[in-house]
Amino acid sequence: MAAKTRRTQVGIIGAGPSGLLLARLLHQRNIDVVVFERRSREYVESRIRAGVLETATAALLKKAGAAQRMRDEGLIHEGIQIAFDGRLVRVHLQKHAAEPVIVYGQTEITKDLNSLNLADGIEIRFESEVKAVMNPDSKSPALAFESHGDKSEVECEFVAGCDGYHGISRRSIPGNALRVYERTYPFGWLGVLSDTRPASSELIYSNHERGFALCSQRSTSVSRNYIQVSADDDVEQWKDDDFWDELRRRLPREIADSMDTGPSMEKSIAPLRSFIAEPMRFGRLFLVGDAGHIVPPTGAKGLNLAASDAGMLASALAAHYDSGDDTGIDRYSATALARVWRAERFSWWFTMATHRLSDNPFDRRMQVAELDYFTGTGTGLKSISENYVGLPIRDPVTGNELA
Ligand code: FAS
Ligand code: PHB
Repeated sequence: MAAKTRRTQVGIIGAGPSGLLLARLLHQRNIDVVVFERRSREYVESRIRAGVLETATAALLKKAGAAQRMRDEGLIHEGIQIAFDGRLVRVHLQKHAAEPVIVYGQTEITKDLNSLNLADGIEIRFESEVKAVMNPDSKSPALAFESHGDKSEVECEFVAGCDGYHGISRRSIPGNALRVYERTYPFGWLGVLSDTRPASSELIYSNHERGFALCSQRSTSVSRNYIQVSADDDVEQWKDDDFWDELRRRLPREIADSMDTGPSMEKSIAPLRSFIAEPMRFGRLFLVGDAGHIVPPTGAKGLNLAASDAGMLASALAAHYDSGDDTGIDRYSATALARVWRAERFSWWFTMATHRLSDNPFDRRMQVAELDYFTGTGTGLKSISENYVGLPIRDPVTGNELA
């Protein structure tokens, strides 16, 4: 029997963006939290993942007092570009959705939140893996965790499963209590981070007959580029030069010919899937971010949904502790899922419109017709823009806009 180490109000599993943001928002409301992260701080901060923030995510970071460096170093992008059928079309986000997006890497967000959280004394236990979530549907759930061989437990009043797709929290919910919706795609994204000038001042999404490509960035001197590859492709088989050659084949000539190339600082293949688990609550256990849902990165929604879930749950738990009002707790799942499903739809739609799906010429012509309509009409441009910049975040307590 492991010794019970301590009680906390909210036990948070995972120190990715959702866990770190939730911890900070709850700490601001004087709610006691403990964060358990199975990896080291260095490992978590080194993972290259998302790059585009919605303004609502930026507003949540500002509310958390964690937006200073993002404001100083983040890049405001008022548009994106879509290449297809020999064309390069700009989608003017600011014009059609009255908002820009911010290019600021997920790694930087986790660094900012870790520094601020640790400086404020928030307890983050790195290299501490949660091995079990006990009695999640009781009034006193507990977490059994292991750190460097030592086994301990902590009693919680609530548990936030911020532990990602492969975490333990969703697996702690009985199968008959969850409905799962999933689609896996027969392709992945080979991503390369390089110390090279970005291909363009704005992101370029390219639908090409050889496959999808994306030119993104982390700053004006660091690029993050992707090409669609087979789901079973091996990153070790991709030499840097082969990557750059294939990327340039999939881009408009004027972009390809002026592109700087260079050695990869990081190279990896990410699988693509659409996944949702409903409901995002079981008793006093709440699923947050990737633990509850996964989107193909085409729509740049994964990190932003993780942030909006964290903001919603923080508001719900704060109402519980401030006034005993459990409206937000009871509405968290439905409120979060309403936004998740819209982001799932957009991410699925943008993936299907831009990736090589089959050898059937009709399918390709349908994609061209789809992109021609959505980039060639005011209705289509507004639809892409409002989904890309992000839909409003609803407060589960009041129903009003959260950020
Ligand atoms: P995370 O997965 O980030 O964090 C979960 C944390 O929980 C991890 O640190 C993990 O170590 C920890 N954990 C797991 N089990 C635990 C346990 N039992 N005990 C303790 N800790 C545990 N999104 C985009 O918008 N754009 C992109 O380009 C993009 N690229 C991606 C590339 C890859 C390879 C991956 C995997 C995801 C990508 N995403 C992208 C999505 C990504 O940004 C996620 O949406 C985001 O990290 C979600 O944040 P969290 O929900 O906090 O989960
Ligand atoms: C990234 O910069 O990593 C990025 C940007 C936009 C996406 C996906 C990834 O849709």
